[in-house]
Amino acid sequence: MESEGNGEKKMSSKPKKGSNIIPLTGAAALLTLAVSLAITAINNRRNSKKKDLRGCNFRVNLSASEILKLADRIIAKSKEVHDAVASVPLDKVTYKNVISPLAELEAQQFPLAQSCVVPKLVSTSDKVRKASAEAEKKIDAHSSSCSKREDVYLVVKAFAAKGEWMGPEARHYVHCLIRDFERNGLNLTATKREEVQRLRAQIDELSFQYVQNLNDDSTYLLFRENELAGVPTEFLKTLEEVENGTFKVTSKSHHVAAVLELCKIGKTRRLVAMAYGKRCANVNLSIMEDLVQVRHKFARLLGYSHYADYALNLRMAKTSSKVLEFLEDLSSSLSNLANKELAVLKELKKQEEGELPFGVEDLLYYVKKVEQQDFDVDFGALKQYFPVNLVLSGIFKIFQDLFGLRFEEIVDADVWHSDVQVFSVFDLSSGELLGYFYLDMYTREGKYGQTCMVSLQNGSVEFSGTRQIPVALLISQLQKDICGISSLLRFSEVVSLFHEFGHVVQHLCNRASFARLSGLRVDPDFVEIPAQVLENWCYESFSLKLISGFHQVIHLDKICMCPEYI
Ligand SMILES: *[C@@H]1O[C@H](CO)[C@@H](O)[C@H](O)[C@H]1NC(C)=O
Ligand SMILES: *[C@@H]1O[C@H](CO)[C@@H](O)[C@H](O)[C@H]1NC(C)=O
Ligand SMILES: *[C@@H]1O[C@H](CO)[C@@H](O)[C@H](O)[C@H]1NC(C)=O
Ligand SMILES: *[C@@H]1O[C@H](CO)[C@@H](O)[C@H](O)[C@H]1NC(C)=O
Ligand SMILES: CC(=O)N[C@H]1CO[C@H](CO)[C@@H](O)[C@@H]1O
Ligand SMILES: [Zn+2]
Repeated sequence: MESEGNGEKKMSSKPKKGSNIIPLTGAAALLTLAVSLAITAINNRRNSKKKDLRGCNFRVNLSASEILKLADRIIAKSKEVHDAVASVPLDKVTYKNVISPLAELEAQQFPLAQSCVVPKLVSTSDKVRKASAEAEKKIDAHSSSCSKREDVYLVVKAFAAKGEWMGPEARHYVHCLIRDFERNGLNLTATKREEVQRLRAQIDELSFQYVQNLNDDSTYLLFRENELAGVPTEFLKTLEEVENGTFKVTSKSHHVAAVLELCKIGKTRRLVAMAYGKRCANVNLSIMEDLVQVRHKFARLLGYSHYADYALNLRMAKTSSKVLEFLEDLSSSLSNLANKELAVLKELKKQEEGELPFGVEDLLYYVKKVEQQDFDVDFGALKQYFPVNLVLSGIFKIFQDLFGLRFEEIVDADVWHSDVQVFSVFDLSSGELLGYFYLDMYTREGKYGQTCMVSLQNGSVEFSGTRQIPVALLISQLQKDICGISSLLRFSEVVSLFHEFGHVVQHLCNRASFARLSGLRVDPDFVEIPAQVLENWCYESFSLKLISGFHQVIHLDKICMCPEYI
């Protein structure tokens, strides 16, 4: 996920269906593999003081009061620079007094802002997470007010009109500055502009409500054990048992996905699929209707024929007609294949459940069935081959080889939790330091619940030629090793890790000169492409060999398999 607009998350991850990890049980010990990561550790123990990372302006592990103070400083500095730019007389505008102060401000302030905002996702302290959320609100409100500054807009526009020579990258940057102001209505008359900003606020509020409703949804269904036949015992154990033998299935995606993929009872799947589809329908239907109306008005005011064209203007596709054309084309090319595959699923359902209509509740279940039958895959057994350490070292090896990089762990760097690791990334041939990445891999209380990549600092080049290097953070939700046993990953988790690592490398190898155009800040319909292309390595035998290996667990004196799920 990578969201546009102000005040939204600065991160990217692939939306995933159920990603529940069932912990290993029993005191077992790793028998076969003692895998060490294929990375060198620079052990600089002589200097016991934690050292700062050279060229990284992200500040680690700030306290609650430091976060709030820093947020105020960021805002004050930003005001100062915007005021200075706004005060340039329209006939005296140059690249140096208008564009580069704005570009450098963004580049320098981003890692500081992330120092305030990221603790909300990863801090172990409740107090710090609260301060971080408060700081984020303040900073977002400030950026939103900057994006409405007519004085700055006029100066930038005057600069663009002057036609001073610029390279293509700088020209694109100026174009983006102006475009973003104009998407806020700054080139409209005062009354229309106010209307645009009023509608924008309404859109934000409605969208927030909609998401909030979904997050707060605590509806559930109750099933007896026999009604849940097919789901693994381990999964059943994680469900709350309400009354004698009835289990709570909530509308959280990992519950829903497990039932839809594995439950043999068609009626149960149907109830769950229906309840999931109807989540919050009583409240969010009217929100949705309002939102459609308000967005339409908003887009019309800004000169677009509808909201889709407004949204697409930032994307590679550019217009809704192009999108429709693309979808039609896909549909006509794939229909035959889809019908053929659907017929197979329907036939399977007929064999298993008799003559019943094939519904939305059947898709995941029978797709999984086909995979297991046709390819003879036992997803439970597969998991034995993906101990997390081995997967990680394999991923490191593949990415280093593929992109000519060298990763080195920095063991004495400052971090926010002892599980967090930091790595330097070097260009293999020149030895140049390209950037850093942090890995915060294991799930823990209070930590953000998705797997994603977050930018902590973006690559950029200042007017003076000084280069700022990119810094990335990968957050994931793996189960920590238990009693020294490397935890095992489902194959889908392996792919997801590979995918996020693709984002990390895309961020780090970027050579853009503007923080705003760097890393993952590409057109939103392109942002997932590099990581998705890289995912394909997970299906090649040579790379599979690097990221896998049999993992055997011994429990007392008999070999036991770890609990399996999906
Ligand atoms: C305002 O900017 C938008 C987007 O760049 C453009 O389509 C529109 O024609 C402009 N309107 C005016 C009044 O200049
Ligand atoms: C609850 O379960 C116990 C043990 O399985 C059984 O003896 C009892 O009759 C059950 N009670 C109800 C109300 O189902
Ligand atoms: C983070 O800072 C707190 C104090 O604010 C300190 O107690 C904690 O040890 C620090 N954590 C790490 C991992 O350095
Ligand atoms: C830096 O990159 C991130 C992720 O690619 C992006 O969300 C953010 O807006 C960029 N920062 C600036 C200052 O543009
Ligand atoms: C998740 C979601 O969007 N839930 C529902 C909101 O309301 C509409 C209209 O009833 C449903 O179609 C959605 O599924
Ligand atoms: Zn992604």
